[in-house]
Amino acid sequence: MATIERAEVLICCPGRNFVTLRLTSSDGVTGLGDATLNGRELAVASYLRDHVAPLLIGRDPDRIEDTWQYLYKGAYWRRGPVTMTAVAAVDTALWDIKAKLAGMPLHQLLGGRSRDGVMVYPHASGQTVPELLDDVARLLDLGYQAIRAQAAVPGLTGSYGVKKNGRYEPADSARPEEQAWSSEAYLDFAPRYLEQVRQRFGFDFHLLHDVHHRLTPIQAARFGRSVEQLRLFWMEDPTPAEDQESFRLIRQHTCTPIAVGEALTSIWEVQHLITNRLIDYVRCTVVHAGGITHLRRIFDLADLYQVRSGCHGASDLSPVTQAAACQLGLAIPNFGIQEHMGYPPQTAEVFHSGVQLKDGCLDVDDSPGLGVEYDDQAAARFADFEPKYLPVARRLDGSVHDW
Ligand code: EZ4
Ligand code: CO
Repeated sequence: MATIERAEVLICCPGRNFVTLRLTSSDGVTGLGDATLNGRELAVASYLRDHVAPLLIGRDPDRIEDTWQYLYKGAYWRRGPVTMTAVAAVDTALWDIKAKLAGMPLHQLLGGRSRDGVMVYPHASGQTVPELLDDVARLLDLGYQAIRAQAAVPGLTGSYGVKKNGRYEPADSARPEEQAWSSEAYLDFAPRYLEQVRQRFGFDFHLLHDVHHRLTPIQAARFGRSVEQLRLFWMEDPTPAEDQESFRLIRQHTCTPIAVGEALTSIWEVQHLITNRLIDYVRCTVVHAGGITHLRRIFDLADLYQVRSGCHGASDLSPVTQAAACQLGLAIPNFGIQEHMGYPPQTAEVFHSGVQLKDGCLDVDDSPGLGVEYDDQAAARFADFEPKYLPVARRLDGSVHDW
């Protein structure tokens, strides 16, 4: 029997912070797992280094399901982003090892290809509507089949998802930036710029929009109804999802499709949404929802209810997650779409990935495993962790809102 001999927690900052788990088996095979939790990175690093790594040494790397159950049930303290990200990192690294030993890209072990590539959507954004429209034109020229559109609400500093100086990085300040938000102003403005996108570019591509948990259920219902004629691919996170039942009200009022799950970490947090048919796309992803093993379980449940996948794919999910999500997306029957935000240029110096983009779809090469190599020498050039936090949104009266 092979054993897990080494478990290393690797922290690097090639343009942004990433935490990576690398497991090495007694056969000398290595596996990678992403462990990045934006703004709370070191909590997961410690969970892995101090509490999980010592338990892994000597275990059989072949037993992926058993290790998942051991870490999830054995901790007694279940779920939550820190725990589930740590479990995900171990699970992903073990799948990487198994597929490397099999000499196959991971999707082969998951049942093989169901499709030629995974359709992605990049982000178009603008501080102004003309800037947004130019950005949509640029992305359509690049061959994307689906695009997310976000513009800054005039007069507010709190519009998530909008580029500053050519790039969007959600966590970009050493203390949380405090931003001003008005749902009323947003509700007045957003449907109008989305309409301008359709007016200028037509309906021959998928248009997506992220509401980023900013509305109440009744506001979200109104928003969804007001954009119905624009035929959005989805409205994302229309309201915070702690209260899964609140989506029923939105559902009763609009046929704009709904996507939820980027901040949810387990099947239990989407169970009610899925089994009550309250959403159309489930956005949980490998790194924050317990790895390949658990995410596949979520997608299998979703498939019974005609809910499709729509994995979160922001820049704070490392290229290891991107590759893992791509491998899973190639294999599952109910793939929907994959978010594709891209990375700062330095990131590719550390993570050498076989994931490629063609005609608006991602695909992997024939490398065994996930198809990602971690370059230690390059990582040494970006060794300093830089504390970075997501912003905080405040309503115009100064009270804290959902960011
Ligand atoms: O704000 O990943 O759809 N994508 C998003 C992201 C999230 C960040 C949080 O870390 O909403 O940009
Ligand atoms: Co989002």
